[in-house]
Amino acid sequence: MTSTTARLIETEHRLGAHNYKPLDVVLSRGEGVHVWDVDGNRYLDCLSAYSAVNQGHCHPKILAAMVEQAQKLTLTSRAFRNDQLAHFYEEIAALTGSHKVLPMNSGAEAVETAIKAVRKWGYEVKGVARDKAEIIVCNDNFHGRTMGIVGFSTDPDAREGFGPFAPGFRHVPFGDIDAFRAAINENTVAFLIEPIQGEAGVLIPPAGYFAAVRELCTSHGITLILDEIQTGLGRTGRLLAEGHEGIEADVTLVGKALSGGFYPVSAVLSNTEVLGVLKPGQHGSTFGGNPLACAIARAALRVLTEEDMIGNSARMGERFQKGLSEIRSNIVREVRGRGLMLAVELDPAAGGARKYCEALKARGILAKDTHGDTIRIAPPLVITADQVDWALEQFETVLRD
Ligand code: IF1
Repeated sequence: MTSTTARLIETEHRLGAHNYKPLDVVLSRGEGVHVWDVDGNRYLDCLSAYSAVNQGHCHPKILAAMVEQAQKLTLTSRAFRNDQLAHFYEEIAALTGSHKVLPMNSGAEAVETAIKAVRKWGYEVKGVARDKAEIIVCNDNFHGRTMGIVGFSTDPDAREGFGPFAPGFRHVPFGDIDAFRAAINENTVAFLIEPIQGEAGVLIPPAGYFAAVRELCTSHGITLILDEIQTGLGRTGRLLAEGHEGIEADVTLVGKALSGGFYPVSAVLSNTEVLGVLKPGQHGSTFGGNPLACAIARAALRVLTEEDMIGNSARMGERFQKGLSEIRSNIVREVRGRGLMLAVELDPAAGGARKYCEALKARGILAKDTHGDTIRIAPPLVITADQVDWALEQFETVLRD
């Protein structure tokens, strides 16, 4: 470790809150699937900022759109209108088949917005008794870090010491359709769920689970909210992960790669009914729907589709997953994933995934462990076959017997 890296790390440690324990790599440049540290070492990014950089680092066309808009108009507040918002609405609604859009900034804000809207819908449209609305969520969920959201987290690290929490949430095991059916009552207004549980370790539900969920939500008048903030926008080899399940959500949440990593941009996408309950003065955000965010998001969506990043995600994901599954290793318990949302779960006896991430870093791969024994793998969707093959060689060396 050079003095530059050490000095920057020391300063971060001294002045920064310690709410993260990052790998000791100090990055200074990104391009496509690669990032470079301050000492000039190059790495293949296998995290993509938790799927916010699906389009690759510093995508030139998104950068150009950002610079062009930033030189004209960045923020007006929603007290006035701007010439980017309507185009953003049209383009994201056409791409996703949505009827109403509410733009926000962080993913958590989109989740909180959906919770507010669906509760109001429950009272005004479904007729649930005042303050009795219930939202069903899954054990091991991850939907963000705000108070409302950590209030229904089941992860002690995410919620210990932050109480008291808001009521109105009921928990069911992910993938258990009988438990979901049993949790429904006359106060149930929504089911909030990730199509694939990312932070929990890339957990994929049983075949047919979401088809059954869709049917129960429709028959009981329950809003199905799919949190596609991590799984969406090509990550799993489809535009939205719901495409693998052959269903459509009533409300879809997107964020992260909605800006290609250039800017916090998120959105609540819905049918007309749910977002239709929000009237002027009932919700808002200083930066939500600002012209710079809209111009960036429009370019991020455009390159995602024009450069066939979604198809590449499916093809390279299959190549990557096949290669990982073929590694002969006595510490690999399971390889999971869809498209380029992959995970390698290690046997606990291996001593935890973090040290393998450190070993991968030494071989030029940046990957992140989750829940102790799992290495998550999510490179930008622009990765090539040669880069996948090179990455597999490094994983093979680090994980083989
Ligand atoms: C961290 C992981 C964690 C998300 C889903 C909403 C949000 C996220 C499915 C909130 C954000 C980020 C947050 C970041 C690390 C990363 C993450 F799941 F991706 F791995 F934490 F669990 N829904 N996920 O994944 O979006 O408000 O962050 O824009 O908090 O450390 P946000």
